[in-house]
Amino acid sequence: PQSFRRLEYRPPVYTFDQVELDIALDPARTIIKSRIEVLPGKSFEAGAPLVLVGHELEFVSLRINGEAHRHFELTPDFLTIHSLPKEGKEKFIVEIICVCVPEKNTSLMGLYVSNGNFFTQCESEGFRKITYFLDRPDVMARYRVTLRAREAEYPVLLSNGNLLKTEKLPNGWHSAIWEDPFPKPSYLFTLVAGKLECIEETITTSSGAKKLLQIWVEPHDLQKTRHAMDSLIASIHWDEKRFGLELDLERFMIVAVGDFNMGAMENKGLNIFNTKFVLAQPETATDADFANIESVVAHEYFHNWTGNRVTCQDWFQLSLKEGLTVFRDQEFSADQMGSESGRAVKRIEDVRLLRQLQFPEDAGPMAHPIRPDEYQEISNFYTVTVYEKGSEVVRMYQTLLGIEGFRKGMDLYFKRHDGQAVTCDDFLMAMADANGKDLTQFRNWYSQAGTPRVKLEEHYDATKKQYQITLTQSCAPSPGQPDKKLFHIPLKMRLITNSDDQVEQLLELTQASQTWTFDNIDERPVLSINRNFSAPIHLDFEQSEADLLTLFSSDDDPFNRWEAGQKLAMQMILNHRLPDKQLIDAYRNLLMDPKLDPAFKDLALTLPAESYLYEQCTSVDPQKIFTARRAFRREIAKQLQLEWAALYQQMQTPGPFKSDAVDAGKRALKNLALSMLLEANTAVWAPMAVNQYRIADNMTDRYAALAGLVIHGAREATDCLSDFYERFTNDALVIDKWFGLQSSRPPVDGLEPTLGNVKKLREHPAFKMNNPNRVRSVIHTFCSNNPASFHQTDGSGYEFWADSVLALDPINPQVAARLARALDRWRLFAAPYQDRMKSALERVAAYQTLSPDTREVISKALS
Ligand code: DPP
Ligand code: ZN
Repeated sequence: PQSFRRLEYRPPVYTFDQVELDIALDPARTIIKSRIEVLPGKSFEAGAPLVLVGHELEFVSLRINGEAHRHFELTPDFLTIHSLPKEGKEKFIVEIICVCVPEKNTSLMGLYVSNGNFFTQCESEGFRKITYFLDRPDVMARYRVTLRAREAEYPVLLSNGNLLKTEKLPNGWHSAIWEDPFPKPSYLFTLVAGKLECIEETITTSSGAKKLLQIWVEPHDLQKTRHAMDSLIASIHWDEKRFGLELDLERFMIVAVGDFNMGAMENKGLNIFNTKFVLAQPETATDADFANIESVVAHEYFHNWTGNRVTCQDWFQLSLKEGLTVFRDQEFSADQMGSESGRAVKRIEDVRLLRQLQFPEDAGPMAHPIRPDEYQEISNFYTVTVYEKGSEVVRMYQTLLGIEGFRKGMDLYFKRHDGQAVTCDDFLMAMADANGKDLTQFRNWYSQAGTPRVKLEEHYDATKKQYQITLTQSCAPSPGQPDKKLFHIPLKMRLITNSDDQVEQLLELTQASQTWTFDNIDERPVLSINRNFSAPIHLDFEQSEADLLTLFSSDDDPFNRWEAGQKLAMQMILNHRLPDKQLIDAYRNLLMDPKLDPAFKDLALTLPAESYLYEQCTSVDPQKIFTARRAFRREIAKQLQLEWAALYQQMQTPGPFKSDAVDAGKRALKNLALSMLLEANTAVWAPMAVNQYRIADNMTDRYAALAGLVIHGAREATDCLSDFYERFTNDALVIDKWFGLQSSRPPVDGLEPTLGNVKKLREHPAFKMNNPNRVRSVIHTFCSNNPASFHQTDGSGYEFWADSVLALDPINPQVAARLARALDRWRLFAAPYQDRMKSALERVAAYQTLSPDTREVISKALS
């Protein structure tokens, strides 16, 4: 298979100025006419051919400067044009006609049909499935797009930018002309056509300009768009205030689509969203859904500057826009929480996700730096590393430079690079230059994979009243990177003392080993370090249980307070211990503390995920970890049964439903209490859960009650599941929850293993292999989010995985390749799991016709 390498980047030989597209939409045969003004590019040499890429297209004709042109070669992926006028030295016009078949396109890349409407997805390399083009992000052109379609079936015609004109055409057709004033790379092109309706708002931005905002959905979903619109308006105002960035278009549109590979896409002025990240009403969406919608709307909107105005030179630089934009959406969401403790809750959630998903990736066969050096298929690199670790790297600039220093860096970045396609180095230099800070060593975060380890040793000398810590960094080898250079690691720390006289400091660990000495420390302090998770590292620090309990009950950094509790629980679970009296008392005090945020309590009493526990082991027995973790949880549930019952009452939110962070936090804690009560004694508490299920006026409470019944194997679960399906039959996103919940049920004594039910769900009439949301809710959930059911000694879960990857791959390679990642960490597992996983991987690898996407994942796993 072909590999692409970062260091082989060459600027384009030709570049494009004005692009005109005329697209006659027909599901069976869409005709695309392009007219492109071509100019010499940075790597131009006289006489060089113009090499365009195209994929799965039917070529019809080529003209140059208005004349038919015969000097070209056509291969499955390239249109190579020779004998250009004046050897290509001056501007010339290329006109191409080609055809594609949207209704047959199940990959959901390029132009496709979803529920009778047309949509496109072009990032990263989908535009080549629409027409022959220089489909690379460093070619930025102005687009003018004419869309034609039958008016009765496709009354709405949308593309990027501003609407110039609409027209009735003969035979029931109509057309619309759109013009995007901003030059853009082809991956930001989009079009939409179909039966859609919108809600709209007009707002005034900081310069006093009026802007039109629209959210387009299928008519029956109109009443579910308010939250997305509010989120969009909040995002626009936040970006003005925090970064001085204003919306640059007269009109900004969001369109929802039910078949979509990703969460959403930031096409210029016309964002396309998975319905999951647009549609919400309290009756159908949970608090988590509301929060996700807010953050995805913000993320895509923020891309308008970080991604679109300044874009990536090449796809190796993906984290330039994604890491930065995730950081921006995380900061936005934290601010939306409305309080300091809310900000901390958001930070804890983000770190939990990073450690559950990104740490395993960074230790596995697909480990790559946030700016990879090599890929076979770029769509495999839209990873938690590029996104979430990328965001942590951006956060470290802010930690090192301060909020104002970071803002200066951002300002300089836009001043230097607005309208350009640039690299991660350009971003780093803007940060460095704006602050006069040497960030040379900081670069290693971009070039090296793997989670660094920092070993910490402390020493207190009572006679000298001196406290010392020594930090030693290391990083295990990653694929292609046996030896690592030293990282520049910012660690926020504070000494917790009885006199409370120590302030927070920032340590910059840049050498292999460094020692810091603190004088005039009257008694042995308790160290709070890597506060707010200032660096994305593993910390090896054998802190005593007594110190961890002190931090868990009183650290003023809420992240580290939470972290101390996680560490205590993790150590005990891995040693097959149950929580001791001291820890139970600490849990009790925390739960009953009236000053603490309920959302924080919920997180503090939620145990580390199994996937994070695996990463602490050298040989994983998933059944043992599941059993130990579950026993630990049951003990907390039983020992604190009175407290859980009291909290269940105290956390009720009477009155009309509010989706704000305060009420959402109360619901989270109330529903944890319900789950704990079911854990303690399912039979006794199930009727209360059934009651909550029945009377709930919102999806958070209804779903939590149902999930509690299902997960704890309550008898009542079956009836409630049927009721849930009946109630929401017509709401695809809610039916996804119904599928997903059943696929996520862990093993329960006396019940059939979940796999049997998952196989039945796959045969259910509402299951659709070509709808990514449905596939994810059934198959990915089982293979990636239900470890104790998936990892069985007989390998049955792995066989199911292999069958599913092979069935999915011909339909949708991107979704299949994502599923293929579920066995990434196979080498970490004990016998017999490891061998059975390997056989399943080999069975998939033996399949000759695998897509390049899935092939890359499987072959890297086995290499
Ligand atoms: N749609 C993806 C995102 O916004 C890729 N750009 O992150
Ligand atoms: Zn993004």
